[in-house]
Amino acid sequence: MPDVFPSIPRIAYEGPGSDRPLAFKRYDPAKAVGGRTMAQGLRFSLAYWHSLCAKGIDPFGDATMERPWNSLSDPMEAARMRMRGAFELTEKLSIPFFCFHDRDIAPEADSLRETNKRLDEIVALAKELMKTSPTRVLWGTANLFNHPRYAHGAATSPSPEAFAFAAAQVKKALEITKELGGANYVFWGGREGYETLLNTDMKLERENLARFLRMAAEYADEIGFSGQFLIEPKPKEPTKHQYDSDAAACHAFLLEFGLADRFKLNLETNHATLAGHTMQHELRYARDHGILGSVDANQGDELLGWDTDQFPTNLYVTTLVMYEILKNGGLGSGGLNFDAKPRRGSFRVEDLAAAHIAGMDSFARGLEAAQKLLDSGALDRPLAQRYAAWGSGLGASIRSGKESFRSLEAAALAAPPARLESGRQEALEAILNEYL
Ligand code: XUL
Ligand code: CO
Repeated sequence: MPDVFPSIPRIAYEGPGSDRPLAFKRYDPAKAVGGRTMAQGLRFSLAYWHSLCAKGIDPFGDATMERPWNSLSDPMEAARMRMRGAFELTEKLSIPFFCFHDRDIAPEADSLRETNKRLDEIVALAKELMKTSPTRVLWGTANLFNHPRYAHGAATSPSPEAFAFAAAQVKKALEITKELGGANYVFWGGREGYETLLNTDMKLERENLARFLRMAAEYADEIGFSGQFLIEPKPKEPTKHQYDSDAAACHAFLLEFGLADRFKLNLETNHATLAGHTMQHELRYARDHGILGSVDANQGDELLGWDTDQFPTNLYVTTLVMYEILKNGGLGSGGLNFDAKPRRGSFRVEDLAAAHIAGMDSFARGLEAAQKLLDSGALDRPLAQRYAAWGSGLGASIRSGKESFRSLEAAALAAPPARLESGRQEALEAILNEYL
């Protein structure tokens, strides 16, 4: 069978000295870092929607992406070529996984029945390709935001029929994710939010979202899908406010509705930016609460303020992301999914490969730097020291619950507060820089 991407060679590791654009300079899948290979530690995934479906459209401009299926008029023929392309690209780039929405892999037809038949055909093709390919599915999901029926939301729509259609779609998406051996299943609530509270019953909408997620969990149990469920926070865009706005809001939602034991989070760097947080903040919150599941590894542009979904090249960020992930003991069944697309002007197929290489090399550097940082204890030591007073004396007594406002008043009267230590922020930032 002819290659879908003949201009992309198999990408080899050539080392930091290489100046060839289509080669890895830092990502060496077999290299050991902290007792794991880079491949094991990073678990990269291709995002089907960006890499195989994005056309380069923006609100002011038409499609720019030069893709081999552009000339095909039959959407199913294009879908088959894309799936072959997904396996080819992941293999050539040594990317072990891909992630997909149902509608990425097979276009919607006139009826749900026909749409599901199309999905079955493409899933069969993917299974066939898996027989000879190492590529696997990191996660599946359902697109509950593109179609006009979801204009007011899916699980949070005022229309029970829209809710039902979304349920049918997730039911099928769970079935095919299971069929393809997907390790996780993601819920990103793209339109599960509102434009104005003047027309929104927020209480009912949030309750319905919880009902929907509970039914999804029940159905997964019924069919024996044991992949990890993940919620992907994002504060806005396309809605003005999304209910899953950030890690803490998701956690509170899961606790409120008794879903916390079933879901973890899929955190995305650009979504953290939109929420007004650093990605480190989102990761730290999730890690502290045992709900760090997976990562959409991209970056935004702080001057633009919308979800630009760029390939991650900021080494400061990749280092801190990997530091939190290492501290978490890895991501378990999760991985680093490039929810990222080449810029509209990077329209050639070679740009698509170069973008993945840039992201993979940047994360390889992030992993190495983070492992060194961890091994050295350069950040751990000052952190432990800063809170050392909570390990003995008054601090330990407060933590153990022995103290009250009365006893603390007595303590305050008896002894003036100890002299505060410096927070040493600039010194710590300089230490971090030494590891980049
Ligand atoms: C949108 C986004 C989605 C999810 C999957 O901002 O990140 O592509 O990752 O639905
Ligand atoms: Co995402």
